[in-house]
Amino acid sequence: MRLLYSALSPFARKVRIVAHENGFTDAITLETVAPFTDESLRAINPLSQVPTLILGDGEILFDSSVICDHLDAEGGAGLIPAGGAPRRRALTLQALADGMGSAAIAVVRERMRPADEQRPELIERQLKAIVAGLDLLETEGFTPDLWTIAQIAVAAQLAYFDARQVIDWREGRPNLAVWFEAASRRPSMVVTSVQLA
Ligand SMILES: N[C@@H](CCC(=O)N[C@@H](CS)C(=O)NCC(=O)O)C(=O)O
Repeated sequence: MRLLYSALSPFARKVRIVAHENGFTDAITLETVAPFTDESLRAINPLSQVPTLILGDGEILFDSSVICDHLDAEGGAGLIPAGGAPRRRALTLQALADGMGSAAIAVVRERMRPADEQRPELIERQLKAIVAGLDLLETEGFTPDLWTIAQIAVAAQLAYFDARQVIDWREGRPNLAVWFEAASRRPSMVVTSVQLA
């Protein structure tokens, strides 16, 4: 399998964690792509987004939730609860984390624009979604022993917030901060972390 990714993408990080947890690290070749500038990606993914997974027979999978679903089904790690309320909650929290990630990327890209061209109202709206999401996660009761697609998606996004200095998310959220500290020591988190120069 070939995973088209970018090193800092939180969505690609989520996929790489799930791949590692399912024992697929050696079965996946990582290929760096710049999704905003490399139009060759669009030929296989019309959205031109990473992560995009190319299976051995050439089948193309995107987006990250679909790729994670496939890897977990094939690998059997059981990161996506099988049914009922646990499954609904895990998938809802994954959607929340992914949405917060999309908001964060919008903030980062807006902040890259010249100061006088930035749209404060756009940044403010995206940050509102991130803050509200963080407040929900603070009361979600995550514990170090629970590691499903929900916690993986959240950990990937929190690491991205740190890497891109999106928001001081630890302020006023001691539960989330303590949980993330422990989650960051998991082998799948360590192996997939990127050190910025
Ligand atoms: N919903 C998608 C989001 C992926 C995404 O936004 N990836 C970003 C990089 S972190 C990207 O490729 N953006 C390029 C673009 O949207 O044009 C997923 O979960 O895979």
